[in-house]
Amino acid sequence: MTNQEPLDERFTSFLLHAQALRFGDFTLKSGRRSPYFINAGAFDDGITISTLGAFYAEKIVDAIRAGILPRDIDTVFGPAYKGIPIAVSTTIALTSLHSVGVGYTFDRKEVKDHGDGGILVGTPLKDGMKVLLVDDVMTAGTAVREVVPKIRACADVEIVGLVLAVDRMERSGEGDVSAVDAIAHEFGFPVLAIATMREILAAAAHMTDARGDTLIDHDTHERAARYLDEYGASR
Ligand code: OMP
Repeated sequence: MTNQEPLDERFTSFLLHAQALRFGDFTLKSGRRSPYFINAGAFDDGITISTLGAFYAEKIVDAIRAGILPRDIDTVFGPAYKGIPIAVSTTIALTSLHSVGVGYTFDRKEVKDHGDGGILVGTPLKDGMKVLLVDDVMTAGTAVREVVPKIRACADVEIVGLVLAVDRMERSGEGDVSAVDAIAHEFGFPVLAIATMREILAAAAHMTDARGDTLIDHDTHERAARYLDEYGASR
């Protein structure tokens, strides 16, 4: 697949080939059962994690060009644990592929009271800094609701946005509002995803392997589409 293909299609192909997108029967953090799961832990070697960072960086640079994100981001913040390699690989890709120099920062899950102490590692957060959040997947937005107050308790920073690998597009509460839209509204920053679940299912439906066999069989695709119709927001 070439760089001429849309970002969400290239990303879907990458997710499937890295086996980071699985179909089956999974229990989510919320307790809901889902016929698919995105596992960012599958990006566990040099090639896959650097490719992942390059996808985030491409999404960020596109958003900078579109005026959705500012160019003068000070640091990329990834919540522990899965956000850590994302923040680091994104920072490397922004710097080496796009000449956008930024720091990276992440939190500790356990408070450290010796050595350098503190709850943050990496570029220290200072008042007035522009911080870009990155995370793997959003379902209900619980992870983000936990980390934003933690960041704001450290310094009076401006959180300029959140970039996800995948927006599962699940509705939050009543009505047709997705968790992503609810978070963007609640916190007042843009929430972007390299691909939404609807884009991924549409792209995956016609992807084939080297022998020309479809990567996802018809029944699996139908089950996934039914789940998204039941729990997903329409946008
Ligand atoms: P929320 O915090 O509810 O948005 O759920 C997102 C988190 O759940 C992710 O950061 C993961 O820890 C986990 N998760 C996945 O990794 N992949 C999925 O496809 C779904 C979930 C989930 O449990 O909802």
